[in-house]
Amino acid sequence: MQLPRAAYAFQIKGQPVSCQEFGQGHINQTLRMETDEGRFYILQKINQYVFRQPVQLMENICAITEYLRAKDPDPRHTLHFLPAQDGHCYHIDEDGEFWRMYEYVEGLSLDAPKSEADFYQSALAFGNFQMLLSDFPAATLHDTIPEFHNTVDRYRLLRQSVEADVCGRRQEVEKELDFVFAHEQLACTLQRMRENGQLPLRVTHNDTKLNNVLLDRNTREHLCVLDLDTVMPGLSLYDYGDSIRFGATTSASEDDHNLALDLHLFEVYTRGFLSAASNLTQAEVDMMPISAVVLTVELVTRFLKDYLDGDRYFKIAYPSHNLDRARGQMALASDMIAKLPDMERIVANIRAGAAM
Ligand code: ADP
Ligand code: GN1
Ligand code: MG
Repeated sequence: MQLPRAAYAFQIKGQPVSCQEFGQGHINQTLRMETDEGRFYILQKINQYVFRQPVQLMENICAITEYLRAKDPDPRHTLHFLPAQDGHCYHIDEDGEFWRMYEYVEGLSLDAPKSEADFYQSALAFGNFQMLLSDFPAATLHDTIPEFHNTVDRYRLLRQSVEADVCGRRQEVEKELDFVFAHEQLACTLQRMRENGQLPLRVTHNDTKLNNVLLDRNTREHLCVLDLDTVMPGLSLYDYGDSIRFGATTSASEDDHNLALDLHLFEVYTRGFLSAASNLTQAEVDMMPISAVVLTVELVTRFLKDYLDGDRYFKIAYPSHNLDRARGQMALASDMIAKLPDMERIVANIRAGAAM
């Protein structure tokens, strides 16, 4: 594809010669760019419908990456942003679009685990990420998406969209709406506990899909945590629950209407996360199984809202994509609810150090 003018706005080595769309992210436009010296960079256009304060967002990310780099200077372990010609870590183009450039890290970003070892590595990556940031001054971070995992607020927003029904799609989603409203209390558990101070506030990633981690192609060990746009104060269970939702499933596609929980992968990830995030409280550990359900139902509300709103938030590949995504996540949530006792047994066994 044609190079955007923003490609020339950053202090990189050599001259940009080509670029192509890269990765499977649902939010930003991500391009992999090559230079005349054969180097690669990632050039990203930030989605300003999703991120309303991109300058604040970049302040967060720069502070976090600097902090992480001070603890671990390996350039493949932390994202590195390149300054624009004017010294800022972003560039605003003539259309008001917001761009950033960072070093391309050679590695594997998987849309589904190829083996349980890969999934275990992703658990170490996210657990370790949280540990490294456990003493980061959380109060200095901006909320890049206010109330991001506040499910009480997610339900409020969904109700608004149902009421407005701007695209006349409401009658298509009656079954899905019945489902999410039937599980509202369960889905609001973590938020209530957060409000009551029963779960500690930490600096969390908040978007822990498997493809937001890079693995080394040769050793298959975790290299680098990506997609830092949503790093904010949050609950460790947002990170844990979302990873289970995305990766511990029976299908490689988030949109599969028969999506179900894979209990073996659940166990693998839980082992990895608990071994890396060794500071979790008993209350956090107890809520691990429920957190997987909460994050999944939450995403059903988000996909449904976006479908009702006319697909403004998530990138879609075809018109009913958000509806398909909502249905896939709904199937997964139902299966998780049925398997809650199994998940609880697995977590208890790991905690007790029992060989399984
Ligand atoms: P989105 O917010 O849209 O998900 P991401 O920041 O996650 O955007 O980027 C999309 C994808 O691009 C990632 O899932 C990953 O596969 C790839 N990617 C992003 N940054 C890098 C990087 N520095 N090096 C290699 N691949 C990257
Ligand atoms: C988005 O950006 P990406 O593709 O890694 C979304 C997550 C959702 C996920 C569902 C900022 O993640 O919250 O869980 O899609 N990110 C944002 O696939 O909304
Ligand atoms: Mg991503």
